[in-house]
This record gives sequence, C-alpha cells and structure tokens, in this order.
Amino acid sequence: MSNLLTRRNLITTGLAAAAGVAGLAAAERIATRYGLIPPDAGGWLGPGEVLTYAAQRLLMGHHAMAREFSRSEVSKVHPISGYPPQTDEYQRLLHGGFKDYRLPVDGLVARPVVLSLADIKRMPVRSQITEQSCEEGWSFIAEWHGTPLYNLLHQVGVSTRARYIAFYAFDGSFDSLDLTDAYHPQTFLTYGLSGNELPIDYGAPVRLKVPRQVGYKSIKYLSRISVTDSMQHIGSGQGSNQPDYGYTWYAGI
Ligand SMILES: Nc1nc2c(c(=O)[nH]1)N[C@H]1C(S)=C(S)[C@@H](COP(=O)(O)O)O[C@H]1N2
Ligand SMILES: [Mo]
Repeated sequence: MSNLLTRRNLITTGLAAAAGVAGLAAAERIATRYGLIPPDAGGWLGPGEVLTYAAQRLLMGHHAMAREFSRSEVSKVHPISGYPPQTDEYQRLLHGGFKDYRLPVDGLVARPVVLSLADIKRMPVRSQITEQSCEEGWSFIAEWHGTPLYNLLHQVGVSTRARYIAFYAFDGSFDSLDLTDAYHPQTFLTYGLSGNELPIDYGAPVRLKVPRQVGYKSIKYLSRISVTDSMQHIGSGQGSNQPDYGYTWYAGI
C-alpha cells in the first residue's frame, strides 16, 4: 500500500471515529470533498502534519479568525527574520523609492494585472494587530496595514480550476496558500507597519501577512503572485521552499 493510501486511511479512520460517520468509504468521500487531504500527503509529510491540516480544516472551519489585539498590546521589539534581498533588481527598486516596483499577478485568472505600489494602495485599506510567530520560537504583536488579499483575487478573477496561490519574493523565497487561506479575511497584502510605510527589514514594499499560520508563510519582498491548479510547478513541487529546511507546507497555529 502506498504512503498516500496509508495516510488517507489514517485521516478517514480518524474521521469515521470522531464524527461517527458510517463506514470508511463515506469518510473517504467526506475527506476528499471537504479538502481534508493536504496536497502533499503522498510525499514528505508525516502523518502528524496531515492530521494537523485535516483537524484545523474540520474543527476551525473556513473562517476561524486569528486573535486580534489592542494597540496597547503591540510588542516593543519586532524581531526580524532574514536579510533584505541583495539582488541588483531589488536594490535598484529600493533606491528609486519603489516608484518602478511592479507586481505581476498571473496564472489561472481572467484578468492578469501588473500592479504598481500606488495601484495596491488604491485597494480598500485595512489594518490588523496580530501576532506573528516564528518557527524558531519568537513572536511579536504588531499593527500591519494593507488590503485583504481577496480584494486582489476578486480584481483578477480567479478561475474555478484554481487551487493554490503562489507567492514569489525578490530574495528567492516562495510559498503558497490553498484558496481557504488565500480568501481568509485576515490574509493581507501588506505595505505598512505601525502607521508608516513597511520598513525594508519587514519586507518592503509589499509582503504577505498570514496570521493563521507560522511566520514563514508571511512572504516578504513580494515579486510575483501566480494562481495555479497544482503545486507541481511551484519550486520542485512542494509549494514552498520551507520543506528544504525541514518545515511543512501547512503551518497552521
Ligand atoms: N522573502 C522572505 N520572506 C520571509 C522570510 C525571508 O527570509 N524572506 N522569512 C520568513 C520568516 S521565517 C518569518 S518568521 C517572517 C518574519 O517576519 P519579520 O522579519 O517581519 O519579523 O518572515 C517570513 N517571510
Ligand atoms: Mo520564521
């Protein structure tokens, strides 16, 4: 029996037990229909991660919100992960005050666009005071400004064939979200921090904020967004460069 089947069985057996579903075949249909099998179940994920994804999708539903805080709870120190991109392209954009910054949004969309920073700032402005937790053990609460990603997704018209949104960065990082997390109201395209422009260290000019997942899903220095029906062409097929460091594609908290 393949790993995929073994792990599928693990979920469906658990589902059948937990939900009192009559029969494994019914549980299997439910797990597939409601998207409880993560896209990487056949590969490098352990059963634990598969269950985490399934349990969060089941127990938290599609609209569970990350906790939001008040301004008085904002952390004094905002730790930084990584370094600003050293590429010529990024350095040129930075020195031009990001006037020449362009964000292509392509793939399975009706209306591909190439957005300037001004275009992004014209979308409805929202803020969130949320906690970012790094897999390395630190976290901080900060106030971020931007627009919910769903505004962009509505603008470009996501195809019914779409399953993932891939995010690429100027420093070579990349990651992806399923549509549940991509359309989640707290998933933001972010260009401001604490009432100011997004500082370079925190991902200028535009980053992703995904407060329902661990920090590495909040890709900084966004250079391209692409809508796809498969992870096959996102990196080496794992949908993220984090698995190269031993971390999982789905990192819900
Ligand atoms: N492009 C890019 N995005 C990135 C990273 C990075 O190195 N490059 N680090 C990630 C990690 S591991 C974390 S915890 C958060 C940290 O965000 P911060 O530096 O704003 O605190 O950014 C994430 N996004
Ligand atoms: Mo991190």
